[in-house]
Amino acid sequence: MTLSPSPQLLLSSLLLALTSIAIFFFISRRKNQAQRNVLLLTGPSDSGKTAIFSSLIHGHAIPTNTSMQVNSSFITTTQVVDVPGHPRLRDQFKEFLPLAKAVVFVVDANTVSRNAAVAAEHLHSILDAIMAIPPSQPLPTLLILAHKADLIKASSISADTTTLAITRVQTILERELERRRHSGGGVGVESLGEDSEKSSGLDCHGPSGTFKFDNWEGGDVVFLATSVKTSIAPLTEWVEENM
Ligand SMILES: Nc1nc2c(ncn2[C@@H]2O[C@H](COP(=O)(O)OP(=O)(O)OP(=O)(O)O)[C@@H](O)[C@H]2O)c(=O)[nH]1
Ligand SMILES: *[C@@H]1O[C@H](CO)[C@@H](O)[C@H](O)[C@H]1NC(C)=O
Ligand SMILES: *[C@@H]1O[C@H](CO)[C@@H](O)[C@H](O)[C@H]1NC(C)=O
Ligand SMILES: [Mg+2]
Repeated sequence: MTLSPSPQLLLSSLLLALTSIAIFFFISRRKNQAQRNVLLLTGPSDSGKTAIFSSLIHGHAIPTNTSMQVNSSFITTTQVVDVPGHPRLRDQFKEFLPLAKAVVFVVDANTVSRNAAVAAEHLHSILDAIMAIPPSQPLPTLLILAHKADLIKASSISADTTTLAITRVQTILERELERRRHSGGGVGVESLGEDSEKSSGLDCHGPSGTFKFDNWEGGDVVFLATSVKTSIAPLTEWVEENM
């Protein structure tokens, strides 16, 4: 004996499914607008994201290997999300961007000159994604961490390691992003078709004409120097004051 469903049953199932979908989107939309409580950790592989993640969650860094999946946990109401730097996985940051209060881009301040091209390519895709956020939504703050500051050797008596780490990371990234701006990048192609105007993600205002984070049009950029060996206080203080 076969039970063939009646048209009424099919119709009511369909209605139920559609209602569920509508409710789901309603709730997730509200969530996007109401609580942007995500601190999104991004950046190249080996820069120290998972070390920072466990320092924030457990109060100390635990031994890590390169991450192969996104991990997330809460400090009070802030959800910290650790996105692997692996090229095949790093784009998963986009899933969390609508909920992000801050996008943290972690850079190893000691190896940044060697890894400048990779770091800038990665950062460029994040700048593109932030610039693509609809104007109706608030922009996340971009926190660029000059990380592993404990390994920086202050060569001159006047400079402290914090300033040195930040200056180094900022200068190198700005130079490399400026280079990408001129070469036309390879990033941002996915935005074609939406409208024909391709957003570079690197748009700046101001007279200089070169890429400067201070003049970037995608929102606030804050530089902090951190280390899990000495102190991540600059980051935790920012979170306490802003989230
Ligand atoms: N000296 C020093 N080493 C650090 C610091 N933070 C992280 N490290 C080391 O850097 C290495 C990489 O750290 P991870 O946190 O695993 O790097 P990651 O950014 O999560 O890398 P992926 O998961 O591959 O994206 C580890 O050996 C850490 O012990 C720091 O502040 N100072
Ligand atoms: C990292 O990988 C090595 C070699 O595969 C392994 O011996 C070690 O236990 C791993 N460490 C962690 C923390 O997963
Ligand atoms: C994810 O984070 C939690 C909290 O720090 C930790 O206990 C767990 O081992 C992590 N999982 C993975 C797969 O790294
Ligand atoms: Mg990791």
